[in-house]
Amino acid sequence: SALLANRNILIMGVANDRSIAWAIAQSLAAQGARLAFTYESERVEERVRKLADTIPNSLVLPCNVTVDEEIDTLAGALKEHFGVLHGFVHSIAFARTEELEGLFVDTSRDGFALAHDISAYSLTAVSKRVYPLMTEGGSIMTMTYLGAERAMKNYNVMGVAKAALEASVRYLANDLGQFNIRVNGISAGPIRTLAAKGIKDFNSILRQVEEKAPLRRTTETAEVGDTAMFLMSPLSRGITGEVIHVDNGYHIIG
Ligand code: 0WD
Repeated sequence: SALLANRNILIMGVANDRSIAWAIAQSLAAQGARLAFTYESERVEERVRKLADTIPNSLVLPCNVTVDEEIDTLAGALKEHFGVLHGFVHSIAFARTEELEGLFVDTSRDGFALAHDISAYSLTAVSKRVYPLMTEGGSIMTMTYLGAERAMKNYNVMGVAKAALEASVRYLANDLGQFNIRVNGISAGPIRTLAAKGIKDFNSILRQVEEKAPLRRTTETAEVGDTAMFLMSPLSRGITGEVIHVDNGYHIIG
């Protein structure tokens, strides 16, 4: 039977059909989850609605994570529509393109703050408002990258923001464990999405993974989707505060 039947899950970060969040949605829907999608602004609303329309019983709500009032409104709408929430998938990041090339040492104060606000603090800002809806226990997960652990070319301020995000996973896991809420991350290998367009020399990064990853191939969004499904399901009930690498083993090589 379906692993996520009668589970209500919030998914933030679908921008288009190549988004990692969209592959996650497919894997969760296949196990019977009821999904709520959010969109950042009217610029992407239609695209998100069109995609969400292909998943029965799904909900579409606005939320720009840089605005507290919008997160309050989101939490209110989720309470009204779902009553109880079981999962929250965070798949959001942003940094200015000029901060994703050249030297990290040149990062500006406001570029640093913006990248951390959207890419790291948003996990806590949303969790703070939705964990009270997880009255039957829950699972929260976010998306991270190897650039949190290693200094990688061009990833720069995003790597520092991902390090803050991964530390946030541990602190949130420690806080929310008492409510039977688990918090984890997936560290995905590089995937060609809209967000990846901002990273300079992305092609050469993909080529390196194909040559050097133990499994000799690049990561597919469906591989991330299936791990996300595992993290949202009771199969992962003993796992919290963890970052799972879904990268065909690339992180183990020197
Ligand atoms: O190689 C990759 N693509 C990897 C991505 C490897 C490892 C991790 N990740 C992470 C990203 O850093 C991000 O956290 O996965 C997550 C999802 O990224 P994605 O699927 O690669 O990229 P994309 O399809 O662009 O989705 C990110 C979305 C935004 O899209 P755009 O391109 O419109 O910025 O994050 C959302 C938005 O939908 N987003 C926001 N949502 C609400 N409020 C905001 C905001 N202020 N800013 C961005």
